[in-house]
Amino acid sequence: MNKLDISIIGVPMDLGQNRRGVDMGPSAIRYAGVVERLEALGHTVKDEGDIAISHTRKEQSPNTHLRNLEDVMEGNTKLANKVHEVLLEGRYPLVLGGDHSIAIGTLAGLADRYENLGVIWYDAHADLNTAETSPSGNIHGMPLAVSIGLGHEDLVNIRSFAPKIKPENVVIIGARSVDPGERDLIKEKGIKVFSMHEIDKHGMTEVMNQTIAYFQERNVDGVHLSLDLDGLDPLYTPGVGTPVPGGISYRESHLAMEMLYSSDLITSAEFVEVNPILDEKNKTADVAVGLMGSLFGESLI
Ligand code: EXY
Ligand code: MN
Ligand code: MN
Ligand code: MN
Repeated sequence: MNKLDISIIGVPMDLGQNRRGVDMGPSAIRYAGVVERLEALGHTVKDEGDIAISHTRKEQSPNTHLRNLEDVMEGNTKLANKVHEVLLEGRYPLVLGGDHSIAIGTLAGLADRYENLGVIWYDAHADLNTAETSPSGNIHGMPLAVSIGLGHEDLVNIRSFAPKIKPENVVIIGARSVDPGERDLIKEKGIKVFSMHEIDKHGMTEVMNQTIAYFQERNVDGVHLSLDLDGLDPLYTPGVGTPVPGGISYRESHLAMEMLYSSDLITSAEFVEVNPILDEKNKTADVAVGLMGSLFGESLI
């Protein structure tokens, strides 16, 4: 990988779910030393600051089962425009959340630059709910559905086109909490999933080799990594709003990032769901920055 011009974009969004504190994720990740870590690898890093996000909770939006729809839509529209601008400058977007609803904006900003974008969804969840299937009404459980064109039209049509990505270009890694409607969608759309079962059975090396080969076969023109810190086991990343036991280990996650670095496939990334209020001494933000180190070229020797 060449040395990159990385733009860090903070998104202090907490309206896609119910727990307070995830809006402080970008600060916690900066405090854990993200800029210094990436600069030490020889990359040039520009911190673009934070996207302005509303902090007014409206709960259920009128006539929908979606919480804070208008503000989530507005924040994601700003994020999409920023990601688009960063790409026009030839820079590499590294987005820091915030809850996972921000992937709606990140992917909207990437989608008119990449016609055949691949997406890795590293997560305990599939994030494939719609208003009809969601058990919670929380938009952070919906961004992947929205990005393949399913969901509320205001979210689906950010930047005035849809869908943003093809379901057959998505690989989910680490899934272990999937709702019935999401299962149906995975089957119907042919979305590739490496659940914890596959990781346990075949090992992370095989899962990543297959993921990399899958994108190469599909001739993608870029691959976005959307990494939800709850993909890891809560032993390693306790500071998340929706922890699910039985997750990916710390070393497996570093191995995955190192293999992605060697593959030279990843063209943008986001790290989401870091909630410092739920964390233990900024452990989760520290793990996030460590994983970024591996993704951007750190090696052990
Ligand atoms: N599937 C559940 C829901 O839709 O409410 C939980 C979603 C959690 C989403 C997290 C962050 O990845
Ligand atoms: Mn807030
Ligand atoms: Mn998620
Ligand atoms: Mn998750």
